[in-house]
Amino acid sequence: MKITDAKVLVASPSRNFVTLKVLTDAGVHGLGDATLNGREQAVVAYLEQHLVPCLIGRDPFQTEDTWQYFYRGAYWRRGPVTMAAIGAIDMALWDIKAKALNLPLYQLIGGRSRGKVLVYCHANGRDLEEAVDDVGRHIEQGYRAIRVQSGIPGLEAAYGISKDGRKYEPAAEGLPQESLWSTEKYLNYLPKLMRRVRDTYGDDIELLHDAHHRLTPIEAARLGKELEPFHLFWLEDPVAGELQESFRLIRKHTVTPLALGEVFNTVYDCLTLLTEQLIDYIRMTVVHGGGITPILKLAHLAEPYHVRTGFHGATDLSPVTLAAALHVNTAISNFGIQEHMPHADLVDDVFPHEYRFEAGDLYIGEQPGLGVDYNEELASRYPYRRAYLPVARKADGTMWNW
Ligand code: CS2
Ligand code: MG
Repeated sequence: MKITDAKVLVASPSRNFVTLKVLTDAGVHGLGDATLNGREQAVVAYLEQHLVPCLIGRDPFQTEDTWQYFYRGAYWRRGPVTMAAIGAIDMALWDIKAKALNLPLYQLIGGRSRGKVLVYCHANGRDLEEAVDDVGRHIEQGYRAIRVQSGIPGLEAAYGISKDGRKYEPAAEGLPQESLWSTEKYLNYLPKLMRRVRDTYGDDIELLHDAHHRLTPIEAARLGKELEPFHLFWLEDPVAGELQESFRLIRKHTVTPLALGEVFNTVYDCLTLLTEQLIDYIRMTVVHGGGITPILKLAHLAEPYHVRTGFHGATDLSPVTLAAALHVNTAISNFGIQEHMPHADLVDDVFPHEYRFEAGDLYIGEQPGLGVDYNEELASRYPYRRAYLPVARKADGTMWNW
């Protein structure tokens, strides 16, 4: 079998997505997600100008050699743009291989280790009352694990809060919106939020929270310690992960489980974190982590270090990534949990797929390949619109992590 063409499809059905469609001389096609929220066109150019010309004529079954060709063959390696482009190609080749063998992808990477995949959803509110109410709504929808985010008293905007009841979408058209951040207000408030959620809904529901890279290690240590009475499933992105060894300090002070890595793109971003057991869940997922090939290797590396997966699954990762992640989640032993932010109905129409939600779990189907497709005609009605993620500043104007 030979690759005959590869199309980079950009559309904005409710939000921007970049999808790679790889065609073969056997009439089988494969899909890959290449979406990088706020930097989509960089990945488009990297694919169209630099990778696709080298892809034509290759055997799609050679997933390992093709991955190595595009990773080692790029003198300038790593980074989210490079790895999202390679990730899209890798996903598409695995999709082709599984379709050609008439098997759902998970059968090629270990078979079923579980019948269903535990997921967590996002509950949020502009204030404590709204956030607590939203947790109740998600419990009624069947979720057993819930990420809780809330506005912070004294701050106009906070990460993760939906506007006027719509799905949370951080990217917006126009230049980056600036939001104000106060670590002090956040640290003084968060334990009160978690205390109220536990008092209202008891101990059985799994609670998660995303600090979104905004603390220093000692601040994260304080927060982790103060959240211990509420036994979170995880505290996510407490500190930006560039300095992996800074998590040694957090680990010394708290037993609150830690999750990190949605912005990582190669194993080198987390090698110390894994081998020193500085985190409990690794979040790097298929699209930004370079594809199924490296994510499988990452999960297998993490297993002896008691680190489990907790793949990123925000709405700015397409249903192609979610499907690929579900196949990996189904097959690996050290699965932890999968983030589930349901896409808008229009997105599901553009990306018809087999996976389905039921009572707090996602179920992958038996369709050959990834079990997701792409409606080019419908997608073409929604052209790309440049959108930026926000930036954050502290009260004195210091740029900070959004
Ligand atoms: C968040 C993401 O889902 C999460 O854990 O960190 O929503 C993140 O803000 C977006 O993916 C950024 O594009
Ligand atoms: Mg996050």
